[in-house]
Amino acid sequence: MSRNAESTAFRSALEVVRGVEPRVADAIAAELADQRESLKLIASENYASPATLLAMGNWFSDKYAEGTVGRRFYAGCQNVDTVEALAAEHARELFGASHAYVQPHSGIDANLVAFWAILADRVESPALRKAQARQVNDLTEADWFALRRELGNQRMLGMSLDAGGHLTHGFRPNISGKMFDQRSYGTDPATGLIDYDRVAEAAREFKPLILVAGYSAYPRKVNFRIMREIADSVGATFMVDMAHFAGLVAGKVFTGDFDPVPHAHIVTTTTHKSLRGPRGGMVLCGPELADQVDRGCPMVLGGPLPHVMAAKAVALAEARRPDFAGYAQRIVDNAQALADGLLRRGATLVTGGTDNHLVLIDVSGYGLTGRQAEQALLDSGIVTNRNSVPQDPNGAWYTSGIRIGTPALTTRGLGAAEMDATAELIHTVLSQTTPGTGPDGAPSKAKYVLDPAVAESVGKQAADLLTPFPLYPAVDLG
Ligand code: DSN
Repeated sequence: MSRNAESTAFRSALEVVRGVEPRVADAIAAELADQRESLKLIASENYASPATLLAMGNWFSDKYAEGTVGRRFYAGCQNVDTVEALAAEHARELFGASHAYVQPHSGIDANLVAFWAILADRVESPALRKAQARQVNDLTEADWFALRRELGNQRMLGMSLDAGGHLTHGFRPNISGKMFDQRSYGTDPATGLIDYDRVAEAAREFKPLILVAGYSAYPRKVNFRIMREIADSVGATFMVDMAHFAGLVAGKVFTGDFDPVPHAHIVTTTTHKSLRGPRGGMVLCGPELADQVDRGCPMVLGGPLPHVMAAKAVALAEARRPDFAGYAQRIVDNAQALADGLLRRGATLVTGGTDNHLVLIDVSGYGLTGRQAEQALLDSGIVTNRNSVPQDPNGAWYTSGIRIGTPALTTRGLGAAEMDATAELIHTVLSQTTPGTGPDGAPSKAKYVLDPAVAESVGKQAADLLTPFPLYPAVDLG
């Protein structure tokens, strides 16, 4: 697409929206302005291409398409079939998977589809088999009761939230922690790393139906070959949630033991993080689970979003281009440069560094909670998110960590020199912020004190850092 065409497309779209509800048009324009001006270090965010964004704003949004390609519950899905099949084909080719299901609306939805597929495939329940065979009218109330009891007593072993796992990997407050009898594995308190012997021990003791690997705040690679061996040793289904690092798998930075696709029975992901696509989810699996996965909608999900599947097809086509590998490698190089810059300035990092796209700063070293640090950084034009650290004394709300990631800034074109400058800005803010007190004078986990002049100066430097790397340079909204 020519630069002129991009600008015209976005301007025209806004003009049309403005004609109906100008406040929405203004908010859309303001969002672009804000994103252009802020140093975005949220590890799970990125900037999708104009082609990906534009593929979402169209008539596909109007179409219901429950079912799968060629087997729909609604008529007139021939064009939806085209984009869904294209997205699935690109996903299979990109990741070397035999089956791809591209309907999930998010990573959590993808995980729920995977859980359901595994339960439906693995749980030995005569009542479930009848239900699967569409003999639901033959089931008695006692059968239904037995079915619910059998499904509800299954076991999942996943990484704990404070060690970097995701909410859906069995965190008690999440539905996954309630629908499964769950246990979690953590990390070695001394190194912050996964201790595979401990995972194997936990699996031997607990005998889970599902072993989950993957993370949203673990700054290291995971050896999926070893995890599969552990799953096999106890007859568990091995599921990997690669939402955070799918771009690094697609870009062949994570290969061999670190590529989950050849090792896992089922892999879930989002499409909008390091993979740089539209917001959404996806499931990859082998032929054994494919039929169950394809029942995701309407079994688990509401109607698919054909406009987002169209955008997934575009983004996955982009990720298959040779230059995506360079992008993926630069994400990791930048994360390592950022980690090195922070370490040199005295920051404490969980695991002492990174070999993926994210860095987890333990801000207790600066005398702050994650919440205080997050807000002080935001005041200074640096967008991050607070996150638990292993064995976090401040819990999941206040936390003791700040998670930072490089996919978005790498998309803008920033490199090692800018990462070092970013480390300096982060260190300046954190070392000049002090904890505040509540109304009663007691120490507060939320309030903080930061000289506004420091915040302003850092904000200006952050903006200067971004100036040579304009976001969506071809888009001029006038
Ligand atoms: N919200 C995502 C993240 O930030 O990691 C995971 O669901």
